[in-house]
Amino acid sequence: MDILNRINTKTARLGVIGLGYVGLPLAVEFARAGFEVVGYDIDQARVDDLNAGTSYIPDVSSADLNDVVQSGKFRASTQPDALIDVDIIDICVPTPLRKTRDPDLSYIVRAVTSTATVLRKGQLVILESTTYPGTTDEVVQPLLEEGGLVAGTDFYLAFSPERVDPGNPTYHTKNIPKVVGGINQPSTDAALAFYSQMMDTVIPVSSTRVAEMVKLLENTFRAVNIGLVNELALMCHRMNIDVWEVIDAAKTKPFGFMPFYPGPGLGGHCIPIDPFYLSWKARQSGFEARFIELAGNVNGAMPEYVVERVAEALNSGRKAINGSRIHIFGVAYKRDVNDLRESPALDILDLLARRGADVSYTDPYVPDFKHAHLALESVPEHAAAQDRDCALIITDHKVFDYARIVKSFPLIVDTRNALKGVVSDKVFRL
Ligand code: SAJ
Repeated sequence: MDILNRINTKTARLGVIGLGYVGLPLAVEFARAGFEVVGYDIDQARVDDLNAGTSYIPDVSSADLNDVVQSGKFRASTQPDALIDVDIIDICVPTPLRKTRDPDLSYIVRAVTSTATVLRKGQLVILESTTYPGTTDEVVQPLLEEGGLVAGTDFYLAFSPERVDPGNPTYHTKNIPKVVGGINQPSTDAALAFYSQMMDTVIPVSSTRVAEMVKLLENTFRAVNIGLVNELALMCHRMNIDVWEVIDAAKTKPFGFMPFYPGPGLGGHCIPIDPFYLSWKARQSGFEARFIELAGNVNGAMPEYVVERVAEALNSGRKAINGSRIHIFGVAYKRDVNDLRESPALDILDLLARRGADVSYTDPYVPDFKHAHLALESVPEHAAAQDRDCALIITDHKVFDYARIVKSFPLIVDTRNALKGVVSDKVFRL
């Protein structure tokens, strides 16, 4: 198998389709490992930045990027024919949900169609985009075989789930174990050899469907456990038990337990979305993935619940939401990131504004945003308390001065236990 030889001698040329938070780190790390890499993306501005050595992904330093650009090991292009003579094509494009909550494979189909135009014998094609089991063999393989080449013999085809965790200080592209599964053994072997050139640990599995399902289990596990602990928070509030204290004590169990925490809802582009790829596919096989649907309902109802708790807190001071001035701390979907995708803060702001509240926010990672009928700019933290009736902590960025928040606001609703240990009748926790 010539591809194995080219991989092992690092003479194989790599093409990466999609230069986002998954594709760009992958491309740069393989270039740093000595491979010649061509990055393909439809966004001309991104491509121009990359070829100028400017990284727009925090986990990829411009210094590292510039090194591989200057050495000629990496270049980016918006032209599919830039992939003409690569030996390996790695597809890292988004897999969102449609408005109907069905999988949107349009990015994958477009990337695979581009791949088909340059497909030739002996190549290795790998899909990394998170998707439902069956995508690689039912959707990708037929599109690639339209030109007459046969997957598994004329070219190799595998799936390998991305496990990038943006901003994680410990785990990055090289040291996160990588699962790979091919449509047949030679495809698995080729993908295993490829990733082993750069990554510390590569785990082969028996098929693309197993590899696709591994990723969905990982993220569904999170969504369902977050749903469980959110439901526990509602239960504990009714029973006048401090759920945060319960979790902190439960996590002292050294085995068989993993702490998850209640929050204002489920944000990000992975956890709220990936499980619905699985439940959609299960339904096609006549199976109802009840845990996924239930967790989705519980997590999806958290923004309304947070608004209820704000109403309760204001009520304790004989105020209504209508006409109250409420200041949100943190709108990004999770701590210390700048990503607004699916952030529950957007739903909560919208719900409060519809009930007549005068809303404002502070988030140093999100200078401004537009959502529904709202267009807001982040207020500097030192000026946040001015003429406000209530503070609402949605995202517990480390950078906030929580002692100042406690001191300067008459009322605080804390959805993240950011004020852990503060005992005050003006602080209300989930
Ligand atoms: N959340 C809670 N309670 C928790 C944990 C998370 O409410 O106990 C909320 C977060 O605030 C956020 C959402 O859930 O709104 C998702 O949070 P996340 O910690 O799962 O972070 P993500 O969305 O960045 O998930 C990514 C995933 N990485 C990949 O898909 C490669 C996930 O698999 C990782 O486990 C996760 O990062 C991580 O551990 O940081």
